[in-house]
Amino acid sequence: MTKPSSPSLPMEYSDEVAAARARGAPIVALESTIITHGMPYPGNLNMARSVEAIIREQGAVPATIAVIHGVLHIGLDDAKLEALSKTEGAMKLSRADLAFAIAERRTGATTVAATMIAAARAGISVFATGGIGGVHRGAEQSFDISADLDELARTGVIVVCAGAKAILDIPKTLEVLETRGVPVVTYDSETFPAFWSRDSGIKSPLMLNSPAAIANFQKMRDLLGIDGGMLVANPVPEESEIPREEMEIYITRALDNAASDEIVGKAVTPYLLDNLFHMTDGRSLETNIALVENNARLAAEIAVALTAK
Ligand code: PSU
Ligand code: MN
Repeated sequence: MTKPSSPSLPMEYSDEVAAARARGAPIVALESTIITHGMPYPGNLNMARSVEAIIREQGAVPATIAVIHGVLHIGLDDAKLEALSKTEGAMKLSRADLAFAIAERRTGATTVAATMIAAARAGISVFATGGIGGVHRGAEQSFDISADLDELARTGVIVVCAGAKAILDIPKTLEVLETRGVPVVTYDSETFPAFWSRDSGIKSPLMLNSPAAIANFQKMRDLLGIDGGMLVANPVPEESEIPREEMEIYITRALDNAASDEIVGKAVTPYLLDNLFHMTDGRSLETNIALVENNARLAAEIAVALTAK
């Protein structure tokens, strides 16, 4: 009797990423939920392209991660990036359902958690995004805490973000990260950033002000055998920020709308983002693009510093 052959993981590298792996070049992973669920077309495609270009300018290679018809892609060529940016109804994949989408040959975008899993599997140690998921306001009632936080605790990837959106409960998000032993390092700022705004008003646990220092910190964690990820929080450039007090007004309104529309689970974050986009006449999107670009630049610099001897 022949044994059934065991399946292998359907995983595909873009040509550019495969070449970078072969020569040991620095690679920066990018998530795709921000493309399918975080921004409308065509802003999402422009953002995805410019972020990739910025990473290349810094001497690293971008690897946008997504599941397309059941294949886990590490790096998307421009045609695939464009197709994904126009895809309606893509799944939003986290740790719970990344393998489901592959097994069922579905198309889905990866959240921070799923992108970390895929990046680690591909040997990529730095990842740039906009904002991470966290503890939602009212989590004491809803129990809504993003799987991104658990993933940061267990998977060894450096995640560069612009802090957490004030749609979340930022103090509780930082408490969970501390409990789970995730280092939170703010780049060149004393306070933890709040996505559209440079300052959440909350003091940052750790601060470093160069990519080399961040790379060196990670090397010491490795030498100590400390696994799990690191969160690097990079404030949005001053010229692109929206003041905290102004955003707070929109956020309160968006949260009220979510409650009256009875939005729950995975739909919460995309619903709030879409609400804010309309309330700010697209200004929130411009800020969002500027901060992702800023994070891509820093992530590439960290990836380069990590490969330096
Ligand atoms: N926060 C943002 N923009 C985003 C997301 C979060 O400011 O696009 C996306 C990311 O992909 C993140 C996910 O991993 O939402 C978190 O979703 P949830 O809160 O359902 O875990
Ligand atoms: Mn959630």
